[in-house]
Amino acid sequence: MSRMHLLCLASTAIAAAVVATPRAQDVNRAALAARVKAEFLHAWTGYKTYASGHDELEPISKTARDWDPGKPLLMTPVDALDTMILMKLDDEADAARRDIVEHLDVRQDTSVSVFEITIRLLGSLLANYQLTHDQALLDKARSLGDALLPAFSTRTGMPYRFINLKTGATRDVVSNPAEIGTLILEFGTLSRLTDTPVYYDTAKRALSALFARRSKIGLVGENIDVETGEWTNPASHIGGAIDSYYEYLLKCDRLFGDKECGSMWRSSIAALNKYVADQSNGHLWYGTVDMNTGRRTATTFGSLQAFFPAVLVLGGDIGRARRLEDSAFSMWTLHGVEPEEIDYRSMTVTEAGYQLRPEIVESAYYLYHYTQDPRYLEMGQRMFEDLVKYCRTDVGYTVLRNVVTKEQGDRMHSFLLAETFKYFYLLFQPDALDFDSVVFNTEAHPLRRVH
Ligand code: DMJ
Repeated sequence: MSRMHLLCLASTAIAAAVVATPRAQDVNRAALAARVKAEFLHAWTGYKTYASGHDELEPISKTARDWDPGKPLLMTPVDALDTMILMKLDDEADAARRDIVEHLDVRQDTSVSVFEITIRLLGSLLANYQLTHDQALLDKARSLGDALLPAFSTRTGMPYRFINLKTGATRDVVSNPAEIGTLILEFGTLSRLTDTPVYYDTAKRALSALFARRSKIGLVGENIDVETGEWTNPASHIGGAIDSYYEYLLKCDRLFGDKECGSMWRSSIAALNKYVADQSNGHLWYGTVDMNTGRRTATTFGSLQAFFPAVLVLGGDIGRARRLEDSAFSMWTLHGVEPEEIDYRSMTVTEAGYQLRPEIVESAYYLYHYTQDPRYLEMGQRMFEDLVKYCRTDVGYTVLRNVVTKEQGDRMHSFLLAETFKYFYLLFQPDALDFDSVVFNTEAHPLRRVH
């Protein structure tokens, strides 16, 4: 063996040791899927024991949390139900479904975020109706859809951010593309299943109104007044407050065959790749620019932006999807768990928390589906081991306040059970669901394409 060859082998071994990412032959998919299921059950049992009837578990103090104190909307069971069904946890799923049907009050006197309630509750009720055919879930979805509709009564057709489910009172006139543009999959599915066009038409009008206000170079900003239609913040990126708007443009075409959405997606992705995409140290990133000039204003990227490789590969751009997932994974391995945000020029942490987010796992799942490259299984195993190592508690899973020190916080978000565990499970056990027959909403609730 030549000296050069030995050196190469040595440096490969060092790199592998530093990153400690398992090799493809070491990934036992069936065993990993079983572990993911067991960990999901651990988190669910903690919720049932300490927070049953409430929105979320606080797993350090072992207490319950409601988004609006005393007015629970059962966020965790509703978000977790289809994951239980996919994992074939039949007894738990039956009990959770009965609990939701009996106790979820979607008309109570509480002011809710139109976006959060749509992606978590409406998305789940519809997906679970399609999985179980329980008419009570569709009835609740319809009642919720009706309660949300008055939010769209604005001069532009774009909805207020908050609405009271009982009184219909709206608030927060300044919204953002994610909260305006991430409604069409759920409202459209409700229209389909009830044969009532108003839901689809209302959400589509809002989406089109937003798209029509893009800048001359084809970008949207971070905040917009839904009455005047004026932008109040021109920062353009693919992170929080904008992210899933782009996801839904593409998925609206995929789920409903809506060619206008497809065309809005194509013009948007061209602008994103021209102005927002960035290169640093040989890696692909998407940073922040001014929506009107395209001038770069920040070089930050974070755990929320890691949804984008999934959208890129779904849109057919495998090359950029692979490169961006590599970048996101380099953000994960920087400190053993991804932080909320880094500066990708200096590779330093700018927001140190980890909220149990699913996006990077979701992208690994999509990339594995499309490429069958074992690299994504290896990434998945590494991320799952890290999640267990740093975020597991005796009664569930919790957020990290700081990925550098690994200091834990006290919150188990419902999307851990809706998304993070589901995408890990599907990555290791892809035959649990026929990928091409569904479109996942942004909270990982699978909506059926066949109708
Ligand atoms: C989830 O509620 C959804 O994935 C949303 O699109 C973004 N934020 C969380 C997960 O990080």
